[in-house]
Amino acid sequence: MHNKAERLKKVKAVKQAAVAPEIAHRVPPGQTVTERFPILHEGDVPEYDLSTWSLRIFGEVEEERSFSFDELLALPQTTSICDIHCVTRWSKLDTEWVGVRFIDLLPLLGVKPEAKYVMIHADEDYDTNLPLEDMLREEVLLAHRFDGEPLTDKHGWPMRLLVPHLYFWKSAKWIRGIEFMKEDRPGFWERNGFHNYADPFLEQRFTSEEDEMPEDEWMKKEFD
Ligand SMILES: Nc1nc2c(c(=O)[nH]1)N[C@H]1C(S)=C(S)[C@@H](COP(=O)(O)O)O[C@H]1N2
Ligand SMILES: [Mo]
Repeated sequence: MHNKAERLKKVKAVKQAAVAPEIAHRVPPGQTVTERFPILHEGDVPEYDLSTWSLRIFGEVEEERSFSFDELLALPQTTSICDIHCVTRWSKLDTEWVGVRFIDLLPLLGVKPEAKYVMIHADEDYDTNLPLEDMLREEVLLAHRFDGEPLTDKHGWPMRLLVPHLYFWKSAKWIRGIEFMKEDRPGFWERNGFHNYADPFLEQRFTSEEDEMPEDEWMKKEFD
């Protein structure tokens, strides 16, 4: 068992700063708004040669296939402006991303009707599971730009997932594959004490009920 969930549960929350009333409804319970952009991941930042990078589509599909970076760039590109919420208690409002909407990619994939869940596979050895239904939301992107620039290495270049309505660990960086599944299966954090679905407005942080996340956890991380 990975000890991150255990450690975070044990630490007491510190007192939270007040949120301006105009934005209060956008800030989930127990979150602090930051202008900064914390960098969080397990393992090293991967390096890629874009000419060999690919995104593999497999599982419950008529035919397995891969997309090159250029093939994804040739699809319609969409901008998503959204709020993001990390389980370590930071939220960042009005973030701007550009990429391919999952709903625009889906018709090209030949997904079988039995597929109800996806597993997003990412480097290094990271994965995270989501209901297929959640991927169909308008704002869900395979994103390659943030705030008017290409993604930085540390934020997931060349391609990351953006699923802003769930805690940010579901928004896998350095994605390499999308697996369509009949049955749900837990990903990396979901196997290690974190909630399977992860709705920030319901504070679905941990698998068990007694969730305590220190309010200053994110401040100890790297930022840009
Ligand atoms: N490939 C990969 N993606 C990942 C992670 C990871 O360890 N590996 N960490 C997740 C977690 S826990 C968070 S909070 C966000 C952080 O994204 P950021 O560093 O761009 O803020 O990435 C998510 N995506
Ligand atoms: Mo996270």
